[in-house]
Amino acid sequence: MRYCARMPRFVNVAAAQLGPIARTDTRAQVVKRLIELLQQAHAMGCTLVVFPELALTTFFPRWYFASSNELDAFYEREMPGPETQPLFDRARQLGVGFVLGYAELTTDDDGTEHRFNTSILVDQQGNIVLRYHKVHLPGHAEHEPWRRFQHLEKRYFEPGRGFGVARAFGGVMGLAICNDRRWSETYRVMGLQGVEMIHIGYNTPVHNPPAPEHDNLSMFHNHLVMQAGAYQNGTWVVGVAKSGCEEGCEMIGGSAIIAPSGEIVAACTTTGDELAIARCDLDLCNSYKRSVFNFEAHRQVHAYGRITSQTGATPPK
Ligand code: CDT
Repeated sequence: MRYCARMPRFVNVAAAQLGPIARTDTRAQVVKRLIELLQQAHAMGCTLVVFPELALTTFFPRWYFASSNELDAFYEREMPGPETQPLFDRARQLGVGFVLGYAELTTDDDGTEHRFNTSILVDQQGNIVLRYHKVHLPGHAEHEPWRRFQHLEKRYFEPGRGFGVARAFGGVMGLAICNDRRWSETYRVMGLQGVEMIHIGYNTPVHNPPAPEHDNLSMFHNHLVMQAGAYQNGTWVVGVAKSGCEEGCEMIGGSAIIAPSGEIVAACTTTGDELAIARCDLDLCNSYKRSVFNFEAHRQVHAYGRITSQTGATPPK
């Protein structure tokens, strides 16, 4: 009998949590911090470094900007651009890939502008292999001065159109951003494409003005949704925060690397710049995908019609 050894599919991943970014911090200052974390991760054997949502600036949707000049300064028109090129260059030199969240501004040939809350996956050769536009934009579209701080993502971004995945780092990689992690649809749409590792950057204030009664559950909810999403789809999840007190707004940390079992295998303990590192075996996904969450064998799509035909809940009369 011939024995066929399989090549292990390990990905050494770093969740590169960021502490606060001040409104006055320049891109150059922030990129320096990102490169520092990237180098530390490389020194510890990582080949993939995951940065948070909107990792190049402060979380600007917390302010209402009447002037678009002020607002436009937070968006990137090219990636890499002159200020982010050093990150791409250093990562390529080290042979390290990364995930980066940023605000993206594009212009169509007819002059129409589009603004997205974007995340990209960059391979070890410096190529962008997956680009994702945030689908679930939380908050509100109009100025609401009663709030302690604004959450104007619905004003400053348009929603993305779907969840794609890419073959990279020896497996099937997916991207989502912050509020997406609270929605089971996010994980399942990628689960249906065989995703094996989902990267999710976030900026989550401890205080949620419309529901302050949830404030002391914010870390519990953070881990609850990512652990459930990982287990129910047999995938790794890497959740990475921008955290700490940013411009007077307290944001949760809790960056974590979660196995397909739903267990947290590495986590940050501070609310500053910090790495959480894990050697992730992509083949740990297999037993979940082949047994309890064997979609082909067990899903019952005839019963799921409402998921795509209906948005709000309609309780019985
Ligand atoms: N950035 C982002 O999406 N933040 C939202 C805040 C919503 S308050 C519960 C989040 O889901 O974390």
